[in-house]
Amino acid sequence: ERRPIRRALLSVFDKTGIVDLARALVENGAEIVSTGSTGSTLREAGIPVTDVETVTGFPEMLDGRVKTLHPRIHGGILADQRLASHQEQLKAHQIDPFDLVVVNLYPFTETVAAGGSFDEIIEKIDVGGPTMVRAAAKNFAALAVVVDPEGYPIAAEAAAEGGFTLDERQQLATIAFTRTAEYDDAISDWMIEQLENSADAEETEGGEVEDDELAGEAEVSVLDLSDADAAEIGITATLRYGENPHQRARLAVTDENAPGLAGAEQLGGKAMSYNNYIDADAAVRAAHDHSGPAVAVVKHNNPCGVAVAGEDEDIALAHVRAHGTDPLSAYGGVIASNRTVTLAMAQQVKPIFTEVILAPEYEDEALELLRTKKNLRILRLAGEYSRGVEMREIWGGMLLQDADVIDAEGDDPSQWTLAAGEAADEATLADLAFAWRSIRAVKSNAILLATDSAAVGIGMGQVNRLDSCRLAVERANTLGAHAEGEQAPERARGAVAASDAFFPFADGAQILIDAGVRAIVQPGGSIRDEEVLEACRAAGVTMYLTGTRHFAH
Ligand code: 93A
Repeated sequence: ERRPIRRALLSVFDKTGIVDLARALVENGAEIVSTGSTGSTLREAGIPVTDVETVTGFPEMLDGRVKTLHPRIHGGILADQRLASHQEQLKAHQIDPFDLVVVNLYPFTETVAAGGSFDEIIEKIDVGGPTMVRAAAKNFAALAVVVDPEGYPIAAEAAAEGGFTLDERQQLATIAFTRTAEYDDAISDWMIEQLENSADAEETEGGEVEDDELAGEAEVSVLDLSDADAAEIGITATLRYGENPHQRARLAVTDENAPGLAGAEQLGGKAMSYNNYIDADAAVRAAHDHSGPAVAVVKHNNPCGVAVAGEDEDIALAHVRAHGTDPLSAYGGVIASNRTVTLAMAQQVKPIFTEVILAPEYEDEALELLRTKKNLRILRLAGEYSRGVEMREIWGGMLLQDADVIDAEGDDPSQWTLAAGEAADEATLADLAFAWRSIRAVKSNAILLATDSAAVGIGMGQVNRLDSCRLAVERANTLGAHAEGEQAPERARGAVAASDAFFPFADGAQILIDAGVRAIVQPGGSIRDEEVLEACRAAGVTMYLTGTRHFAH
């Protein structure tokens, strides 16, 4: 399955190692096609080269902006050589296929870092290079692509061994797409910065504002302060933007002695965004409501997964089960662990697209592995978890309240009232306790189904409890499949349920009962409690009342 390298396209900005590679290719019978200065470098070293210009019949144009962007080049890269029709078309247009593409791109980031002028930086946006790299990577079935001098010795070796295997070509293609993605990411970051800078410049240029115009301005917000003035009132960061790109946003640390999430140390990844902080806060709270090794996965300020492992078990077990609550929603989520992240957990997290991971500590190898995910924000949280007064703005004012905590009398299962069905056995009671501790982090109306200290279905944020019950059951019964085509297990059957507030009618509880839930915990206190309890008794379902409510709006 090796594909011999008969024709190679070499176009590199960084010429390091290119001569040795070209020599090895030629010695093993390959023809080399090269762009301008790559070609000169090789020719000077006595290596025979065909110029791209000879292949395309066009000179390099527009100061090098158009060199390789030509069907004679791209036809030779993109042809699927397994297809007779592609072969025929190549023949008809006298295009020879390539077996290897070696490209390294214009040094865009390096030019930005070196303080290049605007025009210099624009010129260093490589267009033809990434085009060849992406084309070759797409067509890994037919050819290999190398984007880094570090890969040259391997390519030289492959040439001697009769070419790359399909597996190797696929791996090289993966590396190539990562490279072009990072390259474009850097360009987009820089472009955004340019826009922001020019907006700032316009503001300062606008300069003279009439006094009465100023007087008409309703208020000056903390978002208007200069960075230096803002720093004096504890603002530690100007965030890229708020909940949406048109909203300005900043971060303030309110207690330097207990830095919490706001002052957490970041060990990897891009800067935290406003929404990252919101979700991270919810995830940390959800994980810290449990005393055992717990992992919570949060999306849009709601847990879509939570699980607790045994005290002697690896935190990886809690993670795999929290992910399993709702693997669909966990995509792009925020993961919080209340224990040190182990290598085993890091290995599980690695393939999952994740925005942020938070933990009190990371094993060295776990951190090393997580850091290979360039976009994953990795935060270390120091100190005891604690929350003080919560503030929320309303029109013309502010609401303040004690933060909800999970150590009220009704949060202790020994204080619960058995109101329907038989007393739960130890395992069921443990699951009910888990569900109850987990429900608090879920936005109201909240219903959470759990089995073996892992959530299996969560209904959240609905404007009536009935819908939350339906949602929890539906998620439990449709989302558990791990492989495509696999039948989702009926996870509601035999699970326990928690409700953050009382059932106003029996209908919601009935949905849970009909789905096979065997025990329910809820605060109680509805004028129709008796109807709810009656529905449980009729079905032989256990119901405990806590007397404590955990709304979260
Ligand atoms: O200006 S480009 O975007 N237009 C092109 O058609 C093109 N083809 C290759 N840049 C292009 N390249 C880049 O030129 C390659 O990515 C490589 O970095 C460089 C190699 O040119 P030379 O061999 O002349 O140094």
